[in-house]
Amino acid sequence: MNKALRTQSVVVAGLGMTGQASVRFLVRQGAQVKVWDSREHYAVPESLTVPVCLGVPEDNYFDGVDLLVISPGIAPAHPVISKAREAGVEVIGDVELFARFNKTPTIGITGSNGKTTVTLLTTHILKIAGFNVVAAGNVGLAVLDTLDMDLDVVVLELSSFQLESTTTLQLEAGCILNLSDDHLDRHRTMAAYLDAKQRLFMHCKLAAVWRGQDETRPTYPVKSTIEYGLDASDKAFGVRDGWITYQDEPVFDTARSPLVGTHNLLNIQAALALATVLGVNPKVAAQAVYQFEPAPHRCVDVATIGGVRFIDDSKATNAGATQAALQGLAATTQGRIFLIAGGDAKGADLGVLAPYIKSYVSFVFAIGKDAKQFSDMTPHARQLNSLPEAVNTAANEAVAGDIVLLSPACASFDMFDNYMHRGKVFADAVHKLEVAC
Ligand code: UMA
Ligand code: ADP
Repeated sequence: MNKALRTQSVVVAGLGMTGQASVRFLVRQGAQVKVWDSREHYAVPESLTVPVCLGVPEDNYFDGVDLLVISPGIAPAHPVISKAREAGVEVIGDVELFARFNKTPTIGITGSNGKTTVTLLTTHILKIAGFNVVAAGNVGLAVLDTLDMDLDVVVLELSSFQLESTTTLQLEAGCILNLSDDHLDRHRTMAAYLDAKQRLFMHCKLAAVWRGQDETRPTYPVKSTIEYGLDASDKAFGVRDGWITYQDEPVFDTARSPLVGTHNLLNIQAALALATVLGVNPKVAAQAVYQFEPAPHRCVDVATIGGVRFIDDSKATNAGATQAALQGLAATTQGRIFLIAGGDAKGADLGVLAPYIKSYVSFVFAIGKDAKQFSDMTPHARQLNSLPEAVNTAANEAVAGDIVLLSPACASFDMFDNYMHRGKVFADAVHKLEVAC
């Protein structure tokens, strides 16, 4: 981008969180801004002072436009976006726009699962270590909203949708936590999804690297790497005798972890590694982890009724997350696991879960658009019409010591507003059982 924004005509695509933050930023920069959203009916916020086009734009809509800032939920292949590109308009995402103006040292976190947990945990550690820091990006605060904050560091959770349209983001440190099938309805192939994730490392000084999955290693050149894994390695972070170690010295007692499951040990190591890059002593960082409060809907206990534990893992929106929940819980329980799963699989084949369901799950109560994938996978599955019905049916089967786990492996949008809504419907159904007891 050669011209200053104040001389540019810019279209913002999407009127959600990203779009509104983009408008605020661009207007502050003096750009001439208009907004397009494909929804035909939308109550445009009164605070929005720029022209808005809803539905299908006129043929000449992109005439004279220099730049289009696309929201992550809009596919770059959308016909309207393609039309802009054909008209010679530069198309970028809000993270790319942020990258072109950002001066604050930045940490970037991506991966199929654990992004929010690691982003919040890294931010928590840095805060306790005295940094003026915020978490932004996919975690909920639009990246452009951080540009007028006075910060020492910004920690970004970056989705493949955001990375796909980003080319110049400079990072002090970055990490691809793990990679498994997700968002294939958007990226079409696993190769395209992995390419989008790897863009994190395009201009990244240091990569925190999980020794357990080669695909998470940077394919772009980085200055150095810091490794972690669940083995007893003397390389940076390892695990030995129930402790996370740094250069073979015990730093974090896993028995005191506020986060359950082995996948969360990896998340803790990633956060420790990223904080270490900013000069935080690993022992000091580890102390901060003990005080971390886990985010809701990620393997959290809702209630124990008659000895049956009801666990909300509504944020498990892909098979990788459900696999981690099953492995983590099976390792810590003697009882049976009743799994409530299903929803919109986003084009994924959930068959990868079959061996884990066979090993760890007594019965699956399947709901939603792709419920049939579960009944095709195992004879120990039944399709039900609603989440409350699944909770009640599972509760009837379970006895003291068992677990009823909501870990859908699917997106929620076919039946709920979002994963939070799905988690709330689950919790409400569980609390009704509590009252009935
Ligand atoms: N829209 C269109 N045409 C389309 C699709 C969407 O016009 O084809 C419009 C919608 O009508 C709506 C707007 O775009 O007005 C919504 O934009 P958006 O879907 O990009 O959502 P935002 O509100 O801008 O939120 C986005 C992220 N959402 C997505 O990537 C889908 C939020 O991540 C993020 O917190 C926020 O920016 C701030 O950075 C949410 C998410 O679901 C949590 N992320 C996905 C995930 O975690 O799996 C990637
Ligand atoms: P994201 O932001 O990538 O969606 P979250 O931290 O919100 O990640 O967690 C989403 C889901 O993934 C939850 O069900 C959580 O239990 C699970 N999860 C968290 N960390 C990991 C990990 N390292 N590997 C696999 N699953 C994980």
